[in-house]
Amino acid sequence: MKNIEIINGDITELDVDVIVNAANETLLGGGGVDGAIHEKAGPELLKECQSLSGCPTGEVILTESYNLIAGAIIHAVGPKWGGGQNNESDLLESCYFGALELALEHGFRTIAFPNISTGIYGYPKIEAAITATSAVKSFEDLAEFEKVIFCCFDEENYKIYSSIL
Ligand code: AR6
Repeated sequence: MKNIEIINGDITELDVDVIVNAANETLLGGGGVDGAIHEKAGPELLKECQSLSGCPTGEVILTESYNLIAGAIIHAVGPKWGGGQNNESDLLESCYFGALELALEHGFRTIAFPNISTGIYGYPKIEAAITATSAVKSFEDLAEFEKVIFCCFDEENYKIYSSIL
């Protein structure tokens, strides 16, 4: 699909309408991509997140992007990998669908996703990539996006995404 792109790089550097964060239910920051986003966005982001009441797993929430180049942030709470019997793939899929829907609601046309759940949350990379790519490809209004980027941060994920797409 013409508007889907895979890159290997730091999502906090991307000039897109909205980036997706792999957050946790508290929305109060953490390590991995969440830590990098908070670090670059600055302390105002944490203040905004503190004013929200968290976000359940599988759901998404929009905030401003403060010092980031990207225009906004969609915080998605991916599932922790628990062996695959805890609805992990539905919850992961719901992060991708939810983020795409929310982005279109706000008129965003370029969006970048990290490989949600595949770091600290331990989701196997191949399974996560299959779920992520099939969710995006099957999204009804995909054509409304100018660009949907899978932003990988390691060579292994980059190779997995390249071979799937
Ligand atoms: N740009 C793009 N991708 C990145 C970056 C970056 N700057 N940094 C890391 N990644 P993780 P999770 C990749 O652990 O598994 C946090 O503490 C990373 O290589 O960030 O969903 C939250 O607060 C991996 O492929 O998120 C939660 O508590 C992917 O981003 C918890 O971690 C996701 O890894 C969420 O865990």
